[in-house]
Amino acid sequence: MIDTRLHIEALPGCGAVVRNVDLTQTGDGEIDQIRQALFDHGMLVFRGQSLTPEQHIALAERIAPIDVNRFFPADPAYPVIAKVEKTAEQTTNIGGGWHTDHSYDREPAMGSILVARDLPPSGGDTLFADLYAAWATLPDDLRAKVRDLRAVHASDHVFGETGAYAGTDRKELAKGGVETPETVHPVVIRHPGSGKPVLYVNPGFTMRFEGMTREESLPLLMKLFAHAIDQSRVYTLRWEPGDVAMWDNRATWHFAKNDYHGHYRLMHRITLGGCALEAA
Ligand SMILES: O=C(O)CCC(=O)C(=O)O
Ligand SMILES: [Fe+2]
Repeated sequence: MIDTRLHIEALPGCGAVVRNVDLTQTGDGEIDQIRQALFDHGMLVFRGQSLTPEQHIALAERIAPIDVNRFFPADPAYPVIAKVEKTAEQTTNIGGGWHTDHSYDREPAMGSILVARDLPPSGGDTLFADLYAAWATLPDDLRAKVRDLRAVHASDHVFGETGAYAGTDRKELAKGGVETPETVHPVVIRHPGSGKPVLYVNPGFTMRFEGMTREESLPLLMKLFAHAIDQSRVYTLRWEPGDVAMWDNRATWHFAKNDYHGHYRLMHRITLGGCALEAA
């Protein structure tokens, strides 16, 4: 296989589109370029790839070891593939709020690879926010306040027996008995792949700053969250059949829009394993 230079073009707000690559025919040099581009840009879109589930798994394994999500239903035929699905009858979607995957884990997932399987006629976009840029543009007074803090992340309020999904028509996502202790990460991490500082708190799973109550933490957290979703640092991915998106959970947030009620949507997700995170 001949390794070619990938054509990588930054997208407005967040991420990059990668052209000149067939994800089923990549040499090791191309995989290395993809991994580096993922670390640098936070999110990569590959249009029109039409990967089979086997090819999706093979690609993921070459980028990083797979980390199976413990809350989402797996595809029965492919236990490492999570089904991110919403039927025409359901009203609640998966990932319908700003978050980054697995920040509640001690070694948070490095990233995810999402493949569009069945799309609604319109809507169902995914938004991505650039958290490198959020940190780089944060006003000095806010930077000084949060630079040395650590934050507590949790999942029970989302996936627990009495969590957010439990009160919806997606009760199957509320997992009683799954052990989910709280986890602490620095608020500003040094990205393990790029070395750049990143703001590492998110609305979905960050509960409070270490040593502070939630009530004490919320005013400052809300300021950080509002800054991070400024439109200038957000890209809206409009999916087309065959598309593949890969994102870095340490460098981005994402938000799955829930604007296609009455239609079916199915995405296949493979989660990539990560590592413990250190302060910048
Ligand atoms: O369905 C989507 O576009 C993304 C859902 C999500 O949050 C995820 O797969 O992690
Ligand atoms: Fe997600």
